[in-house]
Amino acid sequence: MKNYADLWLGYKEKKNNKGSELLKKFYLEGASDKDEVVKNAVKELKAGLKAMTGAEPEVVYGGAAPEIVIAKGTDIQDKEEYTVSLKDDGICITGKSGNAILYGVFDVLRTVACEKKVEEAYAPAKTSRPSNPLRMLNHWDNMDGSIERGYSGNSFFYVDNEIQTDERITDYARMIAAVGINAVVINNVNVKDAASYMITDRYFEKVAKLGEIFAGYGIGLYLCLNYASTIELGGLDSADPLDEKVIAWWKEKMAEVFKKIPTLKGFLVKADSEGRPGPFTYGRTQADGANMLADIVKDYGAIIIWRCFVYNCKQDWRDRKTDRARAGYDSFMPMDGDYHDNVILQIKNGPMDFQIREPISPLLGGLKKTNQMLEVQIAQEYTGHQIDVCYLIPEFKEILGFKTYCKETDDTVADIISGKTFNSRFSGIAAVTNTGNDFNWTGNYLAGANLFGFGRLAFDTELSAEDIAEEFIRMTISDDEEVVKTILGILLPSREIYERYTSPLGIGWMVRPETHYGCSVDGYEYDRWGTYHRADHLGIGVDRTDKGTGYAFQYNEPNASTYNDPEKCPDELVLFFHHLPYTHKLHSGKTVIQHIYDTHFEGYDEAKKMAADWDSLKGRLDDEIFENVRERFERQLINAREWCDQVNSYFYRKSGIEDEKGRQIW
Ligand code: GCV
Repeated sequence: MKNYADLWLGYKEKKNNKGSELLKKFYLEGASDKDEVVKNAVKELKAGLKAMTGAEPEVVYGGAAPEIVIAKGTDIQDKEEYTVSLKDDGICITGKSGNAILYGVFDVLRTVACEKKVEEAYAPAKTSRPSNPLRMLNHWDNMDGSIERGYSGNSFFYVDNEIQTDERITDYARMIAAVGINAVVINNVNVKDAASYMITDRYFEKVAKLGEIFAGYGIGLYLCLNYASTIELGGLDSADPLDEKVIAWWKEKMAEVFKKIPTLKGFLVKADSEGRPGPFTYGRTQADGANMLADIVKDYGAIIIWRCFVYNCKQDWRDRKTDRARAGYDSFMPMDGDYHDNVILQIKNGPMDFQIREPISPLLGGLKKTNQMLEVQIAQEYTGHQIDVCYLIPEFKEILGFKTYCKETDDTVADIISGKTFNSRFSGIAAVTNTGNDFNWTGNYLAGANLFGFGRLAFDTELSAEDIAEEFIRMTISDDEEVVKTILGILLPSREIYERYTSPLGIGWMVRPETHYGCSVDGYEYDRWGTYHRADHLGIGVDRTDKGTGYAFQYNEPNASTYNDPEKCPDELVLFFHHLPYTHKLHSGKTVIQHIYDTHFEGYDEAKKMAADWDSLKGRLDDEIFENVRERFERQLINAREWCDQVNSYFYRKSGIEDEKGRQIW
């Protein structure tokens, strides 16, 4: 028996396609029965359909599938595109690779699991092409088994500095392949201690084994690198990317690494950030560091993904000129065009750090000659630690739909990261993942919707947040219409509800330092992290206009002018860009202070309503799932109440302005 939930692989008996003759025979065209990914796809197909319809299908193979070689972003999409169509006596899945067949199989399984009739789903034939070439999960797992910002137990990859290669890893690979993930980074971006030795004999064998497991499900393996390995492993006195000794060391090291881990596709690097080493130490640019490694791994068809999360984390809070929001753009834009073509810059969605509301990073749409990848976070570091329900797909839809105005057409974030805007060689989307060794993988069962949703959205950015949530509910919880409706009513508004009871109008933070859970309005106000709200008795917000830090002008027009003007700036971001009096009128017609009071009372009330709605489901779904979420709602309500009361009291005490509605403020 498994000690964890099957989530969307836990296929149960279904009604609507039972007895269907079409589901009894599958033609896999372009697939070879020798391909490991195809073999696994067939296993999934047979087991899944048997569980749902009672019948195991016959499988007929077509021509051989060409081998997948990651050479060009668009090649990945070509090879992963699949078509599902109906024949007189069965269903045909066509594709040019094992991955294509695997995704076609999971499409059929999803259709049946969601009780959609195959006759309707696949007539006319359905062709799906992944929106993004790379659809990646980033694990922040440490070798000692802890997970940085992990809220669902310990790592299932590492126990006491040993790598695990058990059945759970295979199930994880199956589960993420089922939603279209094709790349995974298995160690924390903060590479230190034992993790530095991932690229040594100490771990080669086990890493290679993990690589094989993932490759069986069409998932490329990536590792995070310690930029200073030349010093820490090699005994050199430098990590200067232009130093010949350093280059020679890496050449030898990479030859060894790719020989020992043949499935390895590349590396993710956090350099010059939050204490991690990097090229700045040697007076070199980020491009110098990234290109040096990229040139070496190129011989192995591999890539270097270089993070743009570079900022001064030792700022003086008195200093109003330094602006953390500016840092990514200031560090990376000047070298646009210099990054080699197997380098991808990985850019967090906002200029700060996964706050509940931030503007989009101006690097997205700023960079025009550089491969780009978007980084989001489904680990709920600042969005409730997988205690509070916060379905993030609506936020990701907003990010993807943002018009950057970098070109006249095809200028959204989705266009850029799909590779379309600049015909990029490599591109895609990564999420800092929310999984751990909890029995259900994600702590709060409903946080599973973010894992499922991220994969589905990364594969098809046109899907709606609602359709994705509905699939998740039907595949993992229940088909009962009332249950589906109630849970949709909880998930869909949950991000905005979380926003309402936490930090207002885009200002962010106000969280407890270190843990990042719970309210502490001044927690980061007099600290070194560049994370300030600047509230006094008259007003609140950070002036990032032409009169302030000038950050607004890192955007293309008309975004720059819109953000620069408090009359045009969208309400939800207005305090990110402007320092405003509490009496300033928003577009909504409310003053800033009244908005703060109203949203906090509303957010807390809405959280209570979500909890009550969940309670109404008792007895209508699996008891364990019910109890798992109920218990978290109990904690969410304590959290929401604290936020509501602390934020309202804080700003009432600062401003001395009464709530128009006379509600209780402390
Ligand atoms: C992995 C934030 C988090 C850190 C994280 C860092 C990053 O600062 O709090 O835990 O480190 O982002 O993204 O590198």
